[in-house]
Amino acid sequence: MKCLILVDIQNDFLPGGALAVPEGDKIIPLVNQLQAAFPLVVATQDWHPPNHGSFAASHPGKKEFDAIDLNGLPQTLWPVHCVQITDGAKLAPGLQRDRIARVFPKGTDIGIDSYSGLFDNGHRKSTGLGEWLKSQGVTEVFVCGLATDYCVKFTALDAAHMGFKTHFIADASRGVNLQPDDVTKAIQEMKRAGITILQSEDLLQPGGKLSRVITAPEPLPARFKQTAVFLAGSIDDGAAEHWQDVVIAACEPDSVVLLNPRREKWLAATDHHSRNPAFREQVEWELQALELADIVAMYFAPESRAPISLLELGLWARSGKLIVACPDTFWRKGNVELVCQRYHVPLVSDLEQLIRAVRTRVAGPKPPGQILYTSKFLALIKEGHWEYVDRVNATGAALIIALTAEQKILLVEQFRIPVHARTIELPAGIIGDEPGYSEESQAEAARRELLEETGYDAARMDALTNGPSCSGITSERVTLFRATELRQTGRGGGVENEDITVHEVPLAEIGPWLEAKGKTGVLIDPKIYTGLFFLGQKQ
Ligand code: VGL
Ligand code: ZN
Repeated sequence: MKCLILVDIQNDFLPGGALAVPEGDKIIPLVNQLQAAFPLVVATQDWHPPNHGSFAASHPGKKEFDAIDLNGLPQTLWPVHCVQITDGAKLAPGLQRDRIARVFPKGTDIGIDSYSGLFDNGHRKSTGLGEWLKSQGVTEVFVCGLATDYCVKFTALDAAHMGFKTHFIADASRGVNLQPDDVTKAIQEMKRAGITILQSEDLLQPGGKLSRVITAPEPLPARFKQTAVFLAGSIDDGAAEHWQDVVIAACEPDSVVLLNPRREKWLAATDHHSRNPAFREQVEWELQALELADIVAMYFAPESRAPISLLELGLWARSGKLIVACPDTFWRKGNVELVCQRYHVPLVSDLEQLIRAVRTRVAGPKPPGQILYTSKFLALIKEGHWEYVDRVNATGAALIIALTAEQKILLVEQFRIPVHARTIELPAGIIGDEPGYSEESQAEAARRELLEETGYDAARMDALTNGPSCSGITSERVTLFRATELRQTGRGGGVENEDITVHEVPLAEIGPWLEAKGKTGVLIDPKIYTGLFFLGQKQ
């Protein structure tokens, strides 16, 4: 579930207040509008005792905005503000109160400040907000209020750190800007922590609802900021049950885009031919919406035959974005089941379970791109207008420049299928997807690869540099290692059907050797020269 967190929208932070945030009052109408779009709203309230340690007045000889040490933590000294029970501490009068489920006070301990609404500045005590949100089933939070560069930022950072999918709503927040770029820096810091920066228009749909339905043949945008769900499945020339409406109603609090192919008036069966412009528009809308969707929710209504849904199942089975519900009484349940098994498509047996599975998937992160195709080793992804490949089950690659005691470089030669030629390269390998992988395990993987390919065991493996292998085509990143203190323990040649020839080339002759090899028609991998560059550097 999603929750809106309103941070410190209190009189003292509004113009005229003790610690006024410029334009702090401007956010209130927007915040009220946003509240209507969330199933759950909470607020935090700066709630200080009269002689709080964050007040300059509590430290004789100190001025407002001085920086001091307060019980071991750095503290900016503020004017006296938000003192318990005073008017200054009250929530702003214009702030709509009836939808705020709970208000969490903070900064109540004299000796420590609490910018975040979740923990004090030393992370010593929790306010209970994070735990309470979890107890309510909240997985995603939207943070806004006052002030962006203090309490809003720290609330968002703590929420992200506690595992909530976290968003900051920029235009529903304002900052203090003690330094002119404090707000900009706060936003950068939130971004680095994986928090998304939103504007309220990204959340408010016409009618003030969180989710938005696009029904065929309404025009489709190029992409969506929110997760988009295509409602595939039985329509049956308009005769099937209206299951799409049930899904739409259930997903209303989820801030999703629902792509609904089921228009009000269905075309008569006799009009279903490709030269009919209305029919073509409908089918092309469906094909385009399927491409755009992050999730394809497919429901086979028991009384329907659903030939088009079966066609779509075939089209999208390998995409990684299908979730299927198929009751046992569907006439081709067996086919659906076997296709889903083979291509790892989640399959449930009724609409209720489908809705649950879709909402769970929606609560997870929106994948940055759209999977066009997945297979055993690779996935083809489309992101914006760009297409690239991801490796499946791999976190990266290791590349090894290995130098023996006799100052020889180890190179491997093998026939490479994509380029249809023998190729000379640095020894290399893919690093697997083991949990808890680190630089040590990367070095270990590099050592294993070197041994398999060349027969040399390296006592020393130093990481030299790390970067994309080919940034236009793949997300893969490669770490280049230098292997030294080598000992030959086998013949190398790779595993199973790898047919690898190992070359040991004296470092002093490497340039002419590569040039000569290249003239014979063998392809030379330019990354060899990258490795050589590092051998030329002081160690
Ligand atoms: C705040 C300074 C001191 C805030 C609270 O709400 O951002 N800033 N106390
Ligand atoms: Zn305060």
